[in-house]
Amino acid sequence: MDKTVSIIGVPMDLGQGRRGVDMGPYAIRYANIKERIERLGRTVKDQGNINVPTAETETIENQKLKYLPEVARVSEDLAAKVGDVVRQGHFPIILGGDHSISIGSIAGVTQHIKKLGVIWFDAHGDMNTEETTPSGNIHGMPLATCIGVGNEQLVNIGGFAPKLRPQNVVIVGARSIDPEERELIKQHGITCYTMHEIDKLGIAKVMEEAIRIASDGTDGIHLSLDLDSIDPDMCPGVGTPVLGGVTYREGHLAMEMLFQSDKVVSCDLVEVNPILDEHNKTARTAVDLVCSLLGESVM
Ligand code: B3U
Ligand code: MN
Ligand code: MN
Repeated sequence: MDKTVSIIGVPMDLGQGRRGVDMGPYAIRYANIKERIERLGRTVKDQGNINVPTAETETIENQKLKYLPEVARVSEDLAAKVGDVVRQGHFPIILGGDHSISIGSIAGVTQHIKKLGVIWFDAHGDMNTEETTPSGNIHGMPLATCIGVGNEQLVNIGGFAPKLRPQNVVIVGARSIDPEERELIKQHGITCYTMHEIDKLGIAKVMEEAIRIASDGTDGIHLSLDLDSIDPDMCPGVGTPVLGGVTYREGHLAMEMLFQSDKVVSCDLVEVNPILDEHNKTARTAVDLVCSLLGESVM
């Protein structure tokens, strides 16, 4: 993995209800993401931020899909930017922002890598649709969107659908899934390793299986890392912390195994909320994890 790393910030908070997650890209930059990755011998280019409207200037028109036009517009812009850097042969790291940004990031990667597997690290399923959502928050819907389920406009970001085949999608770290999401996950044949499986099988076995499933017949793996997958002791600065998450050591082993697989082509770091954080701990953990993903601690 010696590709140039491109950092793209998306200060998006319209996909959920708490303020502050728009500052995620700045918090992660403040935790020295660029310098830390450069120390691994990689060239890093910070591409700046995608423009995101401020909640105060917008109005919610649809309570089941809050800020749909705004999220759709940002997703199109992000997809174009990510497509651009992937075309240049770079490895994109997209800094959120809430998890709705993965609609655009995955639309961008799949412009060039048609057969993409995804490992979705998350306490949640992110498999809601406008019919099943309990909140109307689009950050609870991006994974459904990427497999072509849900709102037409979101599903067709980038001009094509679906982006992913469910048989190459793996959720890891889940422990807060809505009843109807559970049904959708089963119905579409997505593999889901909850904390129960991680406790029972161990993270090494889970990651071995996850990498096998996400790379089976694909040309690369996208890692979508929601920091709420990690236990709140290391990642307290997230909008919806859930007890009993992936530990620091499990998280690092997972990232190291992904590095060793040599399959990962792109990654999102999402849901870092510095207002809810303790001295930028969550952003610092995100940077530590991405450095492991890029080979920091493997000899
Ligand atoms: N599943 C719930 C809650 C939620 C999803 N993602 C986060 N929270 N971070 C929903 O609103 O869709
Ligand atoms: Mn998420
Ligand atoms: Mn989550």
